[in-house]
Amino acid sequence: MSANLYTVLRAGFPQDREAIAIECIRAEDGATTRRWTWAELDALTAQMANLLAACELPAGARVAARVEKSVEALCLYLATVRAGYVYLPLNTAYQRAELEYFLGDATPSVVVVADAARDWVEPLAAPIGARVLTLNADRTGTLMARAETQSPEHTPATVIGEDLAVILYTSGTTGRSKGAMLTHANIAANARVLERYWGWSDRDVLIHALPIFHIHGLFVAANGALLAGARMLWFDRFDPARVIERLPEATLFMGVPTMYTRMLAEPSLDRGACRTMRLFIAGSAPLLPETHAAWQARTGHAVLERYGMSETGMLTSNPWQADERHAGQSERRAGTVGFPLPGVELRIRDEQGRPCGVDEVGGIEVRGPNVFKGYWRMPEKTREEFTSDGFFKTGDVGRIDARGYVSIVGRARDMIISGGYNVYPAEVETFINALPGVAESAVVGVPHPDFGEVGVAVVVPRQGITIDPEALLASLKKDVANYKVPKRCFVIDELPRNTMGKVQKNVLRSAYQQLFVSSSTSRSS
Ligand code: MLC
Ligand code: AMP
Repeated sequence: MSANLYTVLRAGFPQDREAIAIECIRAEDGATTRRWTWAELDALTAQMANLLAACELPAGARVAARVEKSVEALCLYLATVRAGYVYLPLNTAYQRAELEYFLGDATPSVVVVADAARDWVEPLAAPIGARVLTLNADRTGTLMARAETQSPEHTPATVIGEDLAVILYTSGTTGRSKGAMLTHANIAANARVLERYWGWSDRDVLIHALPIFHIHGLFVAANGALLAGARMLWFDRFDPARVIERLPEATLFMGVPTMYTRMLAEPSLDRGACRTMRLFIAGSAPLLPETHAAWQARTGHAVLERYGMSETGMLTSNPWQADERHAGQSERRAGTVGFPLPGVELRIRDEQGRPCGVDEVGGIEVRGPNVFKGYWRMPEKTREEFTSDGFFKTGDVGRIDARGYVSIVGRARDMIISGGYNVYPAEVETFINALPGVAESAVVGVPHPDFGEVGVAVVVPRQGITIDPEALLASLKKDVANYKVPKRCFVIDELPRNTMGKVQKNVLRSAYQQLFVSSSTSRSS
């Protein structure tokens, strides 16, 4: 069988290509705006792949996309891998400075943006010789206009499994984002494992309400449904009440913990609404045991929590049904991320590299066919992050209990997970420090009832300067993605430092620990 990821996914499409593959739902009013058959999906993907082929891009060319969620955007991803090029999804929240970095680093040959962004993206694309195509949320733009003139037939490009399919940028602890290089084989291997472990079938109907510029929405959810030939109820954005309205037509839902807490706040969420549901899956951030318990009490369903990352795809999962590898255990245990997935080797080692015993806490290291090829144009960084025997150091800290369940207890990196998005304080501090009047700053994560965790900025002004915290946050919003902007800013005279001169972030963290939550709901993650 061909190694092209698109061929692998298409092999899972149902025989009846006139069946509905995707029903698009507008979150604003819950209306169905369009239905796509499997044949239409395949045809548009072919047209876009033919368009890319007609552009005569160099081998391994990158196609970057910073576009709103749409089925057309999903087709652009599929078309890029079908044509043998490398897809580079970018969050629409990214602003100029972020985009300038990604385009300069990845040097894509094609950049797809909405017409509204064209004016400021073209000057960033010109120096790297990238052509700019447009795709708007309403299907208009040069990409669709040109694709529609192409043939709806296309033979997927011949690739080997080791060829790159996607680059996913993950923020860096030192401010420089790293592009995780994922191959056709990496992505296909993970999709196949999840298909079996979660019991996907063409009878499934997935509510897809996640963004598609990250691994959760693009691979775990969308690839999963495509490979299984399962229908998707495709929300243009997440809205808790609208999603609950559609649960009685669905069997599967995937979301970040914020989505679960927001749905729990809706009185319409009850057992009746979940009567057709087979499985609720959560990930990207820790699901609080209280949320797990509240969900089970209200709906009768134990949420299945899993763990993964851009570099590796999914690594562990609570069981969907009895796991024979683990004495037939089937319990979905709150506060854990379950067992290593079949084919994933996962070990925990202490700082000296010694294996940890049961319940001992250490760094999580992984190896398997799903683990990425390395960081784009960063061979040194890649070498640092792998052990000599080929395990990737995830940067997550965890333990494994006597029953084999893995728990994440912390992170070796200074990182905040806010509503499922990763925010690196070092990156945000760099932007704050560049603002006029700022001498230095520190960003720390504190618990938040909606987003799980959010950033708080502590800023020291230059001598004789007065800083207005609100104005500072407003100007920061022009530079960085909105979810990275700290929710509060405090101006102080001096940052607390230890005798080595290092900023004591733990002191700041405890000072602001209860800014958004009462002590009873506060947690440390
Ligand atoms: C939105 N806002 C956030 C935020 N999302 N602030 C902090 N953290 C977040 N995650 C802020 C915006 O800045 C804005 O502020 C205001 O909320 C409204 O913005 P919005 O876009 O309308 O928000 P909303 O639609 O409510 O989005 C919330 C959300 C979204 C939870 C639906 O954040 C989301 O889709 N999260 C999922 C992220 C995801 O897919 N992660 C997977 C990564 S892959 P203002 O001030 O401008 O009004 C991964 C690996 C793995 O981690 O294991 O899966
Ligand atoms: P990303 O780099 O955006 O892919 O984010 C990956 C990170 O999200 C992981 O390294 C973990 O720190 C975190 N993560 C993902 N799933 C979970 C989970 N279920 N519980 C805790 N952290 C998680």
